[in-house]
Amino acid sequence: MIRTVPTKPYSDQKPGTSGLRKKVPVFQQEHYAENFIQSIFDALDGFKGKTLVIGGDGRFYNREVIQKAIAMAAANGFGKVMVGQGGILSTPAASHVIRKYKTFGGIILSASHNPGGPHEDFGIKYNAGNGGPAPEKLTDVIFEKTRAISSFKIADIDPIDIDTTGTVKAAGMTVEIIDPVADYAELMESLFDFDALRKLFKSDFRMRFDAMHAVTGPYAKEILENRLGAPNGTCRNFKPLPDFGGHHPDPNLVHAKHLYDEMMGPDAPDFGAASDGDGDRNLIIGKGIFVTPSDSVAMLAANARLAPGYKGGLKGIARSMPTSGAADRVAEKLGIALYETPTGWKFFGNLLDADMATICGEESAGTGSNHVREKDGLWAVLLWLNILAARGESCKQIAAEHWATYGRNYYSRHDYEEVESDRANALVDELRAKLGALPGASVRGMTIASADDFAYHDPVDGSISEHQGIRVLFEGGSRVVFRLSGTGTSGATLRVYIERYESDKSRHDLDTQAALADLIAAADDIAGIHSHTGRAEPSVIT
Ligand code: VG1
Ligand code: CO
Repeated sequence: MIRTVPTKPYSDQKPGTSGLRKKVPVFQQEHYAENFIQSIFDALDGFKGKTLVIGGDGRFYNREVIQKAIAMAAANGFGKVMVGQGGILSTPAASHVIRKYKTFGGIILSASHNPGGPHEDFGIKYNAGNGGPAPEKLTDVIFEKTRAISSFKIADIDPIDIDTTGTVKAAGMTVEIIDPVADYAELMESLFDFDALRKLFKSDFRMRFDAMHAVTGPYAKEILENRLGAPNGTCRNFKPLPDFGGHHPDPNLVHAKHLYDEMMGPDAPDFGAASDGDGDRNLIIGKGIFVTPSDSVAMLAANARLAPGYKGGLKGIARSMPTSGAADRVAEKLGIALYETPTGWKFFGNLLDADMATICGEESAGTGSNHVREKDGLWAVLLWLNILAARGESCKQIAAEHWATYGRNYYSRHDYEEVESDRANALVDELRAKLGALPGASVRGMTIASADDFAYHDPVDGSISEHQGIRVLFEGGSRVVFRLSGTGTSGATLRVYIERYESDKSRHDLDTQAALADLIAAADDIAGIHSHTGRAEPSVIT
């Protein structure tokens, strides 16, 4: 029943910021997915007879790869797999299932916020027994294995019916098809004041949740409408589609513009939110106010005690380096530690496991806590709702009061997508070469205080991760950060992160791009963005 199939290595299976992401036709090449899955197993030790969780965001090619993963898990000696019904598990739900059932680890099939479909993106990543994305030292080993692979093991079994919950046997291994929502919904109920939220939805409070035809739909429907009594119609685009309805399931101001427009309109609901392809990101828009993800993590941390799951306070806050310093001010006031990590959730795992941080966040719309080891879109939405219910104030009031207390970090990210790789690399190389000469230089009337290529020293395991983004800090605390994306699937994406701190309360209502205009111009002066990329404008501004 078990076959060992000869194969040849592919040279391009290096996991990026969050797993291996490629176009579907790349994944459809002969043995491409099998090679990567076998390389994951080859990089692991001691899983014989243990349990593996398998699920994905439902995008095109999800079902095919789930069948392959089941047959390969059986052939490689796993004792059991737990698979989300229909092949569905949001990324945070998968993390929770791995932790709750103390499984060996999990395989999550997703390209997150990237579009789906026959010519769009697919992805595979491995999460370890703590529920978190494989750390760099493991993804490095997986990559090595992909370069040397000569065969993979697969069981000859009929396709498993993944649409019916229950347990079957396949090639001696147990296959349990689980309800993808139940465990997760129960976890949320344990963290938040569901009675208060039910009361909120019984009042005239109105909410709009846009699942963007991605994986969060069934979770949001069950939790917001079924359990919390939000009116039918609160959730929109809640049916997961393999191509996300032809849209980018990326909850930002560009791809969720309809939500933004509604929330800024005359008859706006009180609270608007959206989530991404695999359910780990969140977009928060109050009536008449967009809350940047960097501000959101700061505001959630400042108010977390209002939710039952966090009433004992926070141990620490962690944010990725390009995320604004708004959370730092909250940590300082609370007298707790603030950790600055490289981009990517895998760097938070150690801090959460060691109980050094409770809440983590990234500027890219990722927020989460120690309840799982992934960022969690619906969690952020529910914590916001819990805070709104407890304070009895609007998003706008909460934000204004937050800025009055802590000051406001104006913040924006400019992305230049699908730049030719050579040109993007040349920009970064040139910038690195002149780092030493930048301190003391004056640009657009601002003086550069320091400049470096960010390296992270993990305080838990001592590992060092270098070249995690170039930071240019100005006197007074403003900064620009440059880095190349590790999740794109064609060409290179240059991300430019721009931040300015404003303590003056009378200047907390400026337009963000206007408030950052001098820094935006300075970023181009420093890095030669337009001349290197040949682009006059960023493709996406968030
Ligand atoms: C992007 C974001 C990063 C996030 C990663 C995965 O990475 O910047 O903050 O952790 O996506 O998120 P990059 O390397 O493209 O900048 V998800 O929701 O795509 O799993
Ligand atoms: Co995601």
